Amino acid sequence: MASSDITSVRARRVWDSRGNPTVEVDVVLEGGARGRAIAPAGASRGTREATDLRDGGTALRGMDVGRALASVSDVIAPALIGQDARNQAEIDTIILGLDSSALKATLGGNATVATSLSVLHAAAAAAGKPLWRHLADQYRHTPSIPLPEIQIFGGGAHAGRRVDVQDFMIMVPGAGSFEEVMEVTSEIYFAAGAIMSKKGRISGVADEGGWWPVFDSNEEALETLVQAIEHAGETPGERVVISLDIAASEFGADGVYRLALENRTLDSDGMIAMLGRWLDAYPIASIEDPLAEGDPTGMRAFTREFGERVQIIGDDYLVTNAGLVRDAAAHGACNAVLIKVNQAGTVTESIETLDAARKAGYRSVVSARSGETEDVSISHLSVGLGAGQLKVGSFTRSERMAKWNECLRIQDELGADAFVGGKPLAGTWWGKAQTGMKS
Ligand code: 2PG
Ligand code: MG
Repeated sequence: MASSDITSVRARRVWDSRGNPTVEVDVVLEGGARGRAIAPAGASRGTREATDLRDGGTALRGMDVGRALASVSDVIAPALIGQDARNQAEIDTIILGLDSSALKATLGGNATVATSLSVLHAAAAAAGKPLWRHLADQYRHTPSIPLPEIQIFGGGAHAGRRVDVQDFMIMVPGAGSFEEVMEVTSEIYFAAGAIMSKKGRISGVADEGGWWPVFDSNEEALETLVQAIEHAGETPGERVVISLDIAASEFGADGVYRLALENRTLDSDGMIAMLGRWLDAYPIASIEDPLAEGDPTGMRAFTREFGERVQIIGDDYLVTNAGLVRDAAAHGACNAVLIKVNQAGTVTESIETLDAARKAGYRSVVSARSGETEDVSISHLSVGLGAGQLKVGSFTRSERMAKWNECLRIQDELGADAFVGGKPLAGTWWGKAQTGMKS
């Protein structure tokens, strides 16, 4: 037996940031190296992503993961014992071969993702390398410190649908280092909180740590975000730009979009026109799921009209699926993809999606889920695979901060030059947020 052969795969139930059960998997190798990973969980989920297998019933609100734990111990573990952990692609092929359903409904994507990531961690440990370096070496990428997208206000499914748009975020591409991004974000986050509390319009923090706001319209949130950026001493559209996750699949279906907060309904063209007005009025550099996952005509039309001046990310629309990225590229929908390992269900499929994105000329944003834990794998994935961007949620709550903090540690090793921001704004996609605005 080789020292990197798998000798044990064990699953246990742990708890996520929403207090829901989730799956943790420990992998041990012959030479003693260990890996551990925990499955995250989404609230606004694409219909084509890997199944999050739950027990149902009444106990723990139907959220227990007994069946997913059994998938690991009874089905996946016996098939992986004796396999070489260094062969991630082979390991993931074995896992895929154990589930003939379309969306990993039999084993559960939560079981497969925790196992797949845990094997990856064990292989890195066996190689004596931090995960980010192992990934960079294994997949031949130049490691880089990503540009973060950080949430200031939460909405949609993460804040009781108090506001229709799900994530109001900032990016600080003008910063010279990851630390600088953290500092600027801290100032803006608390400036936003102060503005909201002065108006008596705050009711805590949302699922990802952003302020849970009370707004009368979606645009009021944008106005307030601009004010917060200004109160923090920044000029919106210079060092700091805005990023939105519309998460339109949550309120749009069959070509009808229901903006509950504003009590109105728009068709696909109406959505495109409204978002276009926002792009003209605010320094928005990136927009995710602007149209619903079932509205490819709308997504293509939106990309045709605005794809030159703004990053258009497919999340529910592309569900970390290489085939869907290729199809979107062939039809001119989106120009960037969100990479969520648990949407795909294995490490290898996520990396294939990233590769498909690169080939298509799409940008990639590695992303957390709204239900997270202390697991910091995604910080390493974003660095080691040179993805360029990282979306983790907001600037409070340790399941979020752990991931930002891990990037700071990695930057200590890699050096500040590895940070992808800090470039002049003009001529970059984020610089277009400024030039695209009408004065
Ligand atoms: C998203 C994510 C993270 P969820 O839509 O991008 O913000 O949310 O994990 O609920 O799908
Ligand atoms: Mg999203």
